[in-house]
Amino acid sequence: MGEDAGRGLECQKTMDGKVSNGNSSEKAIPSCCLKAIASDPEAEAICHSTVVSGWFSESQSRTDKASKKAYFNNPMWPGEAHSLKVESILYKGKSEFQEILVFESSTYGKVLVLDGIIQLSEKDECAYQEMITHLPLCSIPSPKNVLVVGGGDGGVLREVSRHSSVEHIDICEIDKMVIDVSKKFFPELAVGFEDPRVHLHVGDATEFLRHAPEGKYDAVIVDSSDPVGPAQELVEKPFFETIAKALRPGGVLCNMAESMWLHTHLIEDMISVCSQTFKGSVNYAWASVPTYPSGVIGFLLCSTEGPPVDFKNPVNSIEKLEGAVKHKRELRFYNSEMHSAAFALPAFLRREVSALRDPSTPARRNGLS
Ligand code: SPD
Repeated sequence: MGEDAGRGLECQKTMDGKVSNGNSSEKAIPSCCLKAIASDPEAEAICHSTVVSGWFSESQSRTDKASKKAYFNNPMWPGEAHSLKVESILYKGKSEFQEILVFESSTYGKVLVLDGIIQLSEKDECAYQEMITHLPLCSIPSPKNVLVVGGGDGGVLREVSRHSSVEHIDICEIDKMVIDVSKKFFPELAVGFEDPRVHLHVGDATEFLRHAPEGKYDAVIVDSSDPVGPAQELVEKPFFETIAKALRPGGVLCNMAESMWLHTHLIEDMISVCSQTFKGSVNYAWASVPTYPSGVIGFLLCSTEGPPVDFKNPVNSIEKLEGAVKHKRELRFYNSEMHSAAFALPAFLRREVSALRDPSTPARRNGLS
């Protein structure tokens, strides 16, 4: 797998799309990088198009050689960039679907980046994986069949495995290279694949769900990357319809639902589509994840028609679930109080997302339930 990290000035070929001939074309190197290289020989070990002067910043989703706006111009968060100081690049590669980068950061441990966007850091991954998993699984009695869409790093599987009622876990991840990279660099997450209840399907989740038996799953967890590139389809109506069909009556979906600071339109669209598709409850929850844009991430929780699901008052408290807390790895973020707190929504979000506006309006199942 591993292409070596340290490539010295050769990294400028990637950065500018220009091949250095050792003299005049070096003018093409951005001055910030030249300064960094001159002042810090270790900088040679941290060369990648997203790493400038030793800092990784989330950039445009794919390297855009023609555009000078590659930094600070991700279409998902225009006008801002989030930076982490890089100690060393551990891996960079390109799969059939995306660019994969792993680096050691100064303060957040190892970081996994797909197409220039941070997917997880060792320090704060617990918040995302624990919340996206236990918010749905603690909300229904004795989940048995669970489907994870995406989640190739294995972190969500690690969390699902805390639930002893679960008998069968399918995971459908499109990019095998993400799984391989995670097994090599993130064993604390990839340990999730070692659970004998896990059945791995490498492929397109929309296709997988089209063939899934109706009513098979108690819970579906969509741990996708942002809806640009391979994950685009995962926020569209046909995808949610196939999930609703694959869920049993009263089954639950938990879908990554971006940032309330940045994506109120997307959240509004997702809630609107899901309210049409899922006839039970629809709720928005969120958690703090410092390395994600704006430092928060949202989750959309939906249930199908059937036994009612009260996401805000879960039936399974994790503290009482046998083996869930005394697992080989301690829970670092999730507990029953964090569960309930996750559904408290700020005033601006209630104002900006019409479906969340007035929780007492019976006409819509706002904020929803
Ligand atoms: N903006 C980044 C959202 C990333 C969501 N997926 C993370 C995968 C971690 N298992």
